[in-house]
Amino acid sequence: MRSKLVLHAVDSHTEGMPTRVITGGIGTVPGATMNERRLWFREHRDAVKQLLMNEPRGHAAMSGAILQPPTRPDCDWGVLYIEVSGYLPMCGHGTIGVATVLVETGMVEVTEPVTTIRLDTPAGLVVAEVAVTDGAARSVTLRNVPSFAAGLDREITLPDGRTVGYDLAYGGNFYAIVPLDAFGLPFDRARKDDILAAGLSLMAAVNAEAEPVHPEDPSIRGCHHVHLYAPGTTARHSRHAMVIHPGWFDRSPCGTGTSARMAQLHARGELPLHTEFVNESFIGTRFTGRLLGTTEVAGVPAVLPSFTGRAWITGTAQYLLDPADPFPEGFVL
Ligand code: PYC
Repeated sequence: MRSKLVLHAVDSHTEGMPTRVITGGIGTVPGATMNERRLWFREHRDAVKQLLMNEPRGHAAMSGAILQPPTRPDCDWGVLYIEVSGYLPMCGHGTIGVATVLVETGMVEVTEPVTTIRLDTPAGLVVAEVAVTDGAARSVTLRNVPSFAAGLDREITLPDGRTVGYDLAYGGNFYAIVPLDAFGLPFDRARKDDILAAGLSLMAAVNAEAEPVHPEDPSIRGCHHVHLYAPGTTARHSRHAMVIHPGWFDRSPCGTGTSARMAQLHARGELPLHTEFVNESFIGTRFTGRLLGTTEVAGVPAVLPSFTGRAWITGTAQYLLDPADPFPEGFVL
């Protein structure tokens, strides 16, 4: 057995969505902040991300997180988010996976009934409160980064001539939020190809016409997620299909998407603070969210979202790269 690389991983899933947590083999990435590290890694070590996410070690909907020492003194761990499509500033399901792995592998000091872990992410501070019994992480509640509505009641015309109304909101990533009804589509996995095509066409149009940019950090930009909510959805219980660039669905209820959706509903006057909001994924799994307060991001009214979900460890692995492997960066079919 020969290898140019040995990457240590604890694999997990959060409400159905994988998080491959890289616990060793990368070293400390240069950068004064986690966002600088995200940009450095994207420029200099993208091959490692490709190898970990793409086939044959991953798949087209693979997602992961690289553990790092924190860049700020008030945090326990730093996290870089990786997935097939790139490097997210923040990932909710991934952070629930990270917190579960940190507790269940003993990489943080565990206290019962709640272990608090402060995480340094490219989008800012995220606090995880892990409910622990008998050493097991039962659920994780995240206090996410400030989230805000970036545009309500926008309209866009798609290449097929259809004009669609949508809202845009930020919850750690930017989300275009639109009812499935706008495309005349049912909330039915049998129609997943049509739902995916609808979401991708809206995403491309939004980025071409009105690419969103974070008001405090222009390196956080672009709409790579489209939240298509189901008929019958309310401001207390929402069901949705989350279309993600370049062409897959979130299997989890999407933590940053849940935060963006709560910010949008709050801006519309439909979701008060401290009110339970259940967000259901395309496969029927759930996060339960609530808004803890209000704030501002560069003068834009914002909310402080939290949400709760569960993750399970599925395996541990050392991923290798044989020097003779013809696919050192893997591939996506
Ligand atoms: O849970 O925030 C999330 C997420 C982003 C992309 C996939 N999941």
